[in-house]
Amino acid sequence: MGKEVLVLEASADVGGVWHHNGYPGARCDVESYDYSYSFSPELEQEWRWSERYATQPEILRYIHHVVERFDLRRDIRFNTRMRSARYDEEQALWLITAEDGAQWQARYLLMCVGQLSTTKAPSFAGQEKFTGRIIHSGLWPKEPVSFAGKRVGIIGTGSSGMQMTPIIAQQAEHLTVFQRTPNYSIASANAPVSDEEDQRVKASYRARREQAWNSPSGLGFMPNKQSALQATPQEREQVYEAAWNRLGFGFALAYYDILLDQAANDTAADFIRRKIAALVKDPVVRDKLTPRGHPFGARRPSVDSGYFQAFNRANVELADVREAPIVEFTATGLRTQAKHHELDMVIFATGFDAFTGSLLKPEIVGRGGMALREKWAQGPVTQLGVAVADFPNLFIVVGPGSPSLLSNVLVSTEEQIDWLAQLLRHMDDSGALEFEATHAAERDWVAHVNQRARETLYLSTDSYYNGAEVAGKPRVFMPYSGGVRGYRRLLQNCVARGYEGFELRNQPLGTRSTP
Ligand code: N01
Repeated sequence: MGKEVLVLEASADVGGVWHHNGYPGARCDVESYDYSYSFSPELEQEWRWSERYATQPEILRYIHHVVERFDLRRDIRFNTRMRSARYDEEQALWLITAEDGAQWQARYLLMCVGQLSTTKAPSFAGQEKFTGRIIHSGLWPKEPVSFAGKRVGIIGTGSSGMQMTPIIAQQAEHLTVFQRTPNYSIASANAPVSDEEDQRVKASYRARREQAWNSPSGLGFMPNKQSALQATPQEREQVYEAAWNRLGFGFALAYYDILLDQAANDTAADFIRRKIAALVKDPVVRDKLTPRGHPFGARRPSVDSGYFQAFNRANVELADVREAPIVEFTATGLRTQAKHHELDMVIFATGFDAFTGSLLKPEIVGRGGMALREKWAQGPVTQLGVAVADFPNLFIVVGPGSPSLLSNVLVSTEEQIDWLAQLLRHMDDSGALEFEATHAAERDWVAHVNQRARETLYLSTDSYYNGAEVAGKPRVFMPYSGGVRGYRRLLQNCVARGYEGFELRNQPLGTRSTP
């Protein structure tokens, strides 16, 4: 588009979460061909994925390839964290200041800071006394970490904890998994990508993309039009078995009402519980690993490679910290209400301050001295998940109020960036200098996001979708649950109606004389 662009990157290299989450077993649970950029047919054709679900090193290699291929590195300033951004109302420019004091002025500010990039770790009593090593899954060291001969503890059983457990179990002398909430997980149907499959996908890649763009979550799976409650138990068993054996996340769409209706969900949750039961030998451990009391999918489920089976190993122990919470760290391990665990290393797989953590870290100040932290004190407020009233020319990518973490984020990112590019072109053509969401549109959008969430089971349990992962965080539903296809339609409608819900101004509001 001929724009001058500068990317500020807090880390020393590209990759975002794939740069930081180098823990053993990290891999994507969206299929590789779908978890990739669609903007360049040449890129699509030349990249060869080796597995159906790519590992973290392979995804990082892909990201590096994209950066080199499109010569993006020259526009990126590494080791540069934005400290603040202040909007100059008269000039319609953002004044951006980095932690090192460097400053820039920019017409547009795009926040691409990620939804799961601010790690969150509890601080336990006595943690400073521990003489072993503590590592957070989301800040994994760049040098290899050896588990050989070590007694390792993992705190947390979300996707990160579940992915690393079977790998560390194989390498460590002893592994203790500290579980607070058992998680649903679908067995990964991972497999190497054959040359035939690669050729087949590449011969009709556009059709595959169309399918992803038109599916609810950008994964290419269309929901079964039937209700789980209309099928006979035998039919359901067959449908669930087929979904379990191949679909990963797509399991949630085996019937259209699994995420909408508690009774329908019960049938899916019950199937998964029976699968877990068949995988775990010890009846006590099996019982503790079994998720109950929240619907399948209302918290983010995992797609695992041998998580439950790892507990059949003699060197793996499950510590139920809901039943017997962690009391303190000691010099040689940690103590729960049940017993002391001797440990050489503790991994915090305790997650992130999701959706808003990284957006609210820098001080972003818009029109009239309004700070984003102040504006979002009761929860994030946006128009269409892309922009915020009082913050002209600020664009949020895959943030709250958009499909975001309820979708394939590659699809959602491209969907929003294409829309933004169209907006900027329109502004260039019409001489507009400012775009800004209106307060009325924001109110309507937040109401719509909440309405869509109420039609689902997402509100029926605590999760990072609704701010429950951080004490004191506003308890509001963060992502848009209306799906990527529906969301794209809303973005398009907004354009067709002359950027409805936004004001586009040729003269910045701040330069107009007040009556
Ligand atoms: O984090 P989480 P994650 N004491 O928040 C527990 C993406 N991802 O890093 O549920 C004891 O899911 C906490 O327990 P509870 C994906 O979107 C993707 O695993 O709060 N336990 C929970 O078990 C995923 O959803 C891939 O009771 C404590 C765990 O820590 C997101 O990242 C791979 C505790 C945190 O689970 C986050 O996943 C990996 C405490 N004080 C991750 N505090 C892909 O495949 C927290 N916990 C693409």
